[in-house]
This record gives sequence, C-alpha cells and structure tokens, in this order.
Amino acid sequence: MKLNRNTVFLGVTIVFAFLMGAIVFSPWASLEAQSGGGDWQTVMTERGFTDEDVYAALSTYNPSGVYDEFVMFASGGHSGQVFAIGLPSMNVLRTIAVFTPEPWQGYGFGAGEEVLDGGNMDGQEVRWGDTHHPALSETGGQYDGQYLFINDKANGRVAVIDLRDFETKQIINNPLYVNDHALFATPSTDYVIQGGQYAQPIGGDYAPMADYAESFVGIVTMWKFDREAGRIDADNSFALELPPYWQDLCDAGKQVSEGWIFCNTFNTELALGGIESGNPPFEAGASRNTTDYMHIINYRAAEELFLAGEYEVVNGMAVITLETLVENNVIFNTPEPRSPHGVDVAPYGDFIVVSGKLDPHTSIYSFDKMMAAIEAGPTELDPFGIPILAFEDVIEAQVEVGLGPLHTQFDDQGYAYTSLFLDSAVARWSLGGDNYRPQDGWSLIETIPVQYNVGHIAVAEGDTVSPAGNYLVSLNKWSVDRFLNTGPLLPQNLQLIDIGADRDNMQMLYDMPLGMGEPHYAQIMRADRLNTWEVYPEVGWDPATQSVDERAVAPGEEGITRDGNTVYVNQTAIRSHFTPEIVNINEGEHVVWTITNIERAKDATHGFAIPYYGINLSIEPGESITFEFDADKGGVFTWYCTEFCSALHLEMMGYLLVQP
Ligand code: RUQ
Ligand code: CUA
Repeated sequence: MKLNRNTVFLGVTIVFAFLMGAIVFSPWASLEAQSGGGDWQTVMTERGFTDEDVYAALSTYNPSGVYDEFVMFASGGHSGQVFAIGLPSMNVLRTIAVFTPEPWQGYGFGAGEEVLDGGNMDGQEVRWGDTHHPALSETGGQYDGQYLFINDKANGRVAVIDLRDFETKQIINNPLYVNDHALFATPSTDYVIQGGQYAQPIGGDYAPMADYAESFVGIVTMWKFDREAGRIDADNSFALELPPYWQDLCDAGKQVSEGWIFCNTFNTELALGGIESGNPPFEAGASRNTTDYMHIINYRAAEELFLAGEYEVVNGMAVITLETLVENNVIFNTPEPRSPHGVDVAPYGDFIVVSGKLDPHTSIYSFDKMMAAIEAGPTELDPFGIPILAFEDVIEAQVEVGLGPLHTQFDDQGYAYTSLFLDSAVARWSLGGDNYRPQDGWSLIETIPVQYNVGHIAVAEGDTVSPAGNYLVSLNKWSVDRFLNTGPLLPQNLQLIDIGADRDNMQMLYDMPLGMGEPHYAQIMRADRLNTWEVYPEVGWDPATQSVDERAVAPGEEGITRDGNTVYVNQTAIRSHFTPEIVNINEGEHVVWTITNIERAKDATHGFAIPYYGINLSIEPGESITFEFDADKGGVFTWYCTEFCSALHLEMMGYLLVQP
C-alpha cells in the first residue's frame, strides 16, 4: 500500500488521540509511565523533525513482522555478491553469494566449489568479481520472479541465481573476452546478453597496441538460457564481432521493438592512450568526437545466421564475424551525442533514450523512424562498413535535463527519470509520445538533489513493459558527509525517493549506507512475484541439481564405511545433535562426508565447521551436502554447529579423531 500524506497525518492524529485517552483513563497510563515512553510529537520536537521528516519516517517504517512490498536486487560491486534489499524499509534481507566465497552461506568452504570453478579462467581460479548489472528473468517483458543473472565486469563472467532458494547455480566464463559491461535479458529470457566494454584481441590472443584497429574487436555475447534446466546453454550460444569501439550499455527492445538490441559505444576515435609517452590520455582521446555510435542490432536475424551455421569458432564458441553481420543487414549505426552512457528502451518499446555524459540532453530515438531509415537504405558507412542511419532521420526529441545525464528509468504515469551525475540530481521528465504524456509533451518536470554523484537509478519495475512506479532508488557513488565517518573508505549511499502518483513532487524518504561494495545497478521487483521455498521440497535435497541427492542420508542409515583408502562418513543433523558424533579415521585417508539436515521446520538451519581443514557449511532444512578432503594431519578436531539453533546448540558438536 502506498501512503497518502493526508491519510498518514489523519492516522497519526487518531493514534495520538487514542494514546492520550489511554494515558488518562486506562491501565496503559501506568505502562506509559513505567516505560518512560513519550508521545510521537515529543520525539518529533526533541529530535527536531519537520513534517516532511515524519512523513518520510512513516513511509519507510515496517512494524515487527510486516513485510516489504518490493524487493530490490542490487549488484554488490567488488564484493562479488548480490544484495537483496526490501523496499520501502531499505533493510538488507540477504546477501546472495555469487563470485566470492561467503562463509555464512558456506559457499566455497566445502560446498559451492563446483559453481565457483565454473568461473575459472583457463584453469585459473578467480575467487572474486565486480558484479555489475543484475538482470531478472522476464516473461512477456515483465519480471517473473524465477531467475536472476549478474555479470562480473572485471573478469567477463556471468552467473545464474535461482530465486527459489536465492542460490547461485552457475558461473560461466566467456572464452572470448576478459571483461564485459552490460548484462540484460530479452523480454522472454530466451537470451541473456552480455555486452562488452574494452576492445581486445578475441579469445585471449596477444596483439600490440599498434595493431589496435586491425587486431582488437568488440564483442556482444548472446547466451542461450534454458529455463527448464535453469542454466545457460553454452552450446547454443553465440557472439557477435563488433568494431573495436568500446561497447557500453545495451538494452533489449520490447513490444514493438522486440527482436532488436541497442548498444552504446564510445571511443569511436580508436584512441590508443599512452599518457606516459606524451599521448592524450584515454579520457581525452576517447572524447574528441562530438558523437559516437549506437549499434542497432537485429538479434533475431543474427540468430538465424547462427542456426544456419554462418559463424566461426573461437575457443569453442560460435562467433558471427562483423563482415557477415554487415552483409546480412544485421547491424546499423546511428550517431549519439558526446560520450554516450545509458541506453534505455521505453515501456512500449517505441522509444530508445540515450544520455551523453558530456551533453545536458537526453536524446530520444524513435524505433519506427529507425525501421523507416533502414528501409530507405542508408548510404553512409562507418570505417568498418556498418551503415549509418542519419541522426535527423531517427531522432524523435531531445530534452534538456541537466549536467552529466546517465541512466533513465520509467514509471506508470508516463514519466521518465534520468540520473544526473554532475548535478548530483535526478530529473523527472515527460515522454511526449501518444503512449505516455502527450498533454505535457517532451519536457522537464522537476529535479531532486541526491547526495552525491548518482550513477544508476532504479524505479520499481522501471525497465519493464509495465513499470510499477511508487519508488525510485538513487545509487550514489559517493556519500561524503551523509554518515558517521568510517575512515577514508566510506559507505555508498542508496537513497529512496517517493515518486508515487499521489504526490505532486518527488520526495526524499531515506538514506541507506551500504558498506559492502559498490552497488552498481539494481532492479526492484514486486515481492509477490517471488515463489521462494520455505524449506527444501524434500529431505536430502541437493541445491546444485534441485533434486534429491542419492548420497543423502536417511535417519537410521548413518555410519562410517570404507572402500580402500576412502572413508565415507554418512551423517544426519537435527536439533541438537549430529549422528554419528565421534568420527575416527586414519591419517592419509581420503574422506567423503555427507551431512543431511533432516529438519522440516522453517529456519532450522545447522552449520558445520571443522577447524584446520577449511570446512564451513550452512545446511538448510532438507539440504544434503557432500564434501571431500584428504586427512593429511593427525590430531583431534572438534566440530560444532555454527548456527545458534536451539537451547542445546552448544552441545551440537562432535569429534573428528585422525589417528597418525
Ligand atoms: S553503467 S553508472 Cu557500468 Cu551500469 Cu552506468
Ligand atoms: Cu544446530 Cu546449532
């Protein structure tokens, strides 16, 4: 429910009157005195709150046991994780471990290694990531609550998270490229698309900078998603070779533009950097041109080329060459204003909004006009042979929004919102098209300051075909003076802004410090779209396969068996004991140890940790985990349950005796 301000104040007045009555006439009066509590108006006066402050506080407060209406999935930046955050409370509900081992979830300490190993690069273990763009799975262009994808910008990898248990199921390494930037799903999530960032020789080859124009390329990868299996299907995925511009953000067309993707580029100058040799640094060299290009790509046509076998294979991955793309009219360019960054498709798919970091306007392109210009047959070509659609032929409008515009999201009222990095503000402007607010035309409505240096913004369901509106979160890069000082490294600031239809102006509601990595981008979904399990469906569940594990241990079947040098420990866990409790093995044996949590009670998670051997598990109700290690050190090792699960939790322990 969205709060209307008048209702809030009416409600507060009634509660206040009721409390006053209670204080005078009832036993509550003594309670009130005993607790030393006061009325809310005293608190308001003592803490110097304004009416707006009280409105903001009441808008975000969740009494105990009340759930949030929305859940935001925010990338965790260099933490390598994803954060699930409730709205409007802005409470962190959970970290989802993705690219970085995470002890609380037992991810990477005896369990989860296979998933992490999926992201190894040429056999090299990489145990961190820069999570950048979360992409929720969609059906019909709206989030369906089933899967979440996230990319690792630093190492060019993509992960798949199953939202039934909020666990990472797959990490896939791109064999063509070591970095990426964009990640987004098509409206039906048949593809998850990984955009590139910095050009490089394809497939990890070496080439000197002097060969940049000939040997470096851009890449966009179309990962086929198998929804049934819940995995990316690399064998049916393919990549597109692009010019060595730096591809930046991309977005998928939707509704009228479904089947197309739009990618910004910068460094169309092909700057080579080299400040140390007296060359212009990249920041200057890559910003010389007044325009760069948007790639307009018909991915359905590219898919047909792939299915027809029109590709080359690099490191086992299908790559459609730029030449083939151009010959088959798959790719077109159109100019974009200075240093383009965000590219965002409007809910009906009819407009594509681009912001240039060094241009105070957003530029709105018409998909219809693009199609007409392609039909008319463009005559100009870029240096790589890609046809160029003239800017005048495809532009619909430009709106002056402020300095440093980056990213745009949409609401349910026909407004667009654009982050302004240099102004540290968010602009609300009206989309003049027939599907939006023709009554207001293409015009700036208002701006609201944010603290400070906003990158992305997220509106509730604001990048889907049917935005919810209600709230906007500003993901600010700097917090400067907003919070208690934590030394030279400060938290990021996520600010919650009320953009509800019942308010005339945007209002700041909440500042949320996040000291766990840079939350780069976020998507906000209605919480009721989630279909998350309360406990695993059956006892003995293996979250890696989402089915019962044949190694799972049933009560009564516990024990220790041997096969040659391998010792199998089969154990169950239930409050407040493990069975068996004493495990005797010999130094030098290989240990295969299975623990099945046979609990069916919600939240009855048991932990399990063995010192020295680096084992640390979280075994959720119904879950079965098998881990292995070589018992290479003799001694007596105590283990214990690391979750405070019951009154006798301290007794939930045991001994591993490794006899030399
Ligand atoms: S892009 S802050 Cu790395 Cu998402 Cu614009
Ligand atoms: Cu089980 Cu503590």
